[in-house]
Amino acid sequence: MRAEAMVSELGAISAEPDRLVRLFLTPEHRRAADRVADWMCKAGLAVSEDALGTVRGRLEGQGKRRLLIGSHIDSVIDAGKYDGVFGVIAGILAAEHCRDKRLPFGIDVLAFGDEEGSRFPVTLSSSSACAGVFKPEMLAQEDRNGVTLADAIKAYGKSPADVPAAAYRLDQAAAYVEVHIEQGPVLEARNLPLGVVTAINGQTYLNAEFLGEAGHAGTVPMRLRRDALAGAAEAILLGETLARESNGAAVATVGRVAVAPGAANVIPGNAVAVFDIRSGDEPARATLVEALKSGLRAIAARRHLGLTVTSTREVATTPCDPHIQDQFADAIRALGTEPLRFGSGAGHDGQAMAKLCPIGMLFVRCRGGISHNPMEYASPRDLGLAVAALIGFIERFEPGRLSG
Ligand code: HGY
Ligand code: MN
Ligand code: MN
Repeated sequence: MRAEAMVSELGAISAEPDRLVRLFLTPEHRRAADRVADWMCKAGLAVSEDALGTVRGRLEGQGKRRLLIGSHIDSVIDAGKYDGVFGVIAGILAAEHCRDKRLPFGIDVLAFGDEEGSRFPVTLSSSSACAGVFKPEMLAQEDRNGVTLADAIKAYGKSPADVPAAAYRLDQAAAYVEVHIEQGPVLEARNLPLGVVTAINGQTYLNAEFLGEAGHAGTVPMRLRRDALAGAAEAILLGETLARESNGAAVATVGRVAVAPGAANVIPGNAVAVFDIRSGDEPARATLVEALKSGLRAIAARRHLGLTVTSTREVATTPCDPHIQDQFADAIRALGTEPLRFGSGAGHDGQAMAKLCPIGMLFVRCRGGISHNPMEYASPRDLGLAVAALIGFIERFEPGRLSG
């Protein structure tokens, strides 16, 4: 029940009164980070914070290697309250339970502030910094108000010059594990509370910008128009068709479109569609991306539109360490339930942390598979089982037997 109360407490920290919006390096991020730091302190963890605002709760063990347990406390727009947050809370509760066990390794609980990429075009920047793969050019990325990541870091009271110091040394990090709601329907369909993640699906983001000619909506004959939004609309349907035709191998979404000038009585001169393409099958994703790019060019040519296609994110399918999978499966079995193994369609901080050390993930059933939606829900019973499974994993964890 504690986990549910903690999830609800963070869920009330939002930039808006009527929906959950908690973006990276904002006052809401600060308030949530302070709450998490307080929980970590009360759990007996030594608390620190790095230059990208990641809150770290440290439990010392015997030996210098550390098990990293984390997730994120930023949100999408109009979010559910479990996504990310529960993984941090599970880590704190599990570390607190293991506080007096004198483990053969230390534990760091990590609360990342930028998994969703809801504020800046980049994503996974805070876990990338911990993994030592943060790219300095990320600092110049701007949010919708023209604020650069570098300026946002300074406004948050940190220094961009300190970002490299956030990186773990390779010999420090034994593994990274994350507990997360499934955000899909698989566990509920099988009536199972917990699952083991085999891999995190690969992801491509394409920005497709169509350049047409703005004009009077009432006077320009249809045959003379170069309507950028109509071209983007055709492109969005093409992406959907290509994904449907992949027979479940890939998914494609356009969740954001920018239109200019944006008046109802003006033919759009400019339209940008952001394509989110994912698959656990690398060749299938590459095939879809190429077919989409070719289709975009054909649409632009036929409609006499300019076209710029920019790939803003390319993340390969990230496997979870087989031994960590086995240890999570054993911990779940010990709770009397079957450990179903399957891939994650959603992205996670493990995609960045895998560049540092072996990773693993534990999924928790969520109602209707709904997520990125205020209707997101996981039962207190399933949350409790997930914390128990994480504790069971910690008790089984043997750093020396990992593939990394
Ligand atoms: O987009 C994702 O899969 C993650 O929720 N950021
Ligand atoms: Mn999410
Ligand atoms: Mn998440």
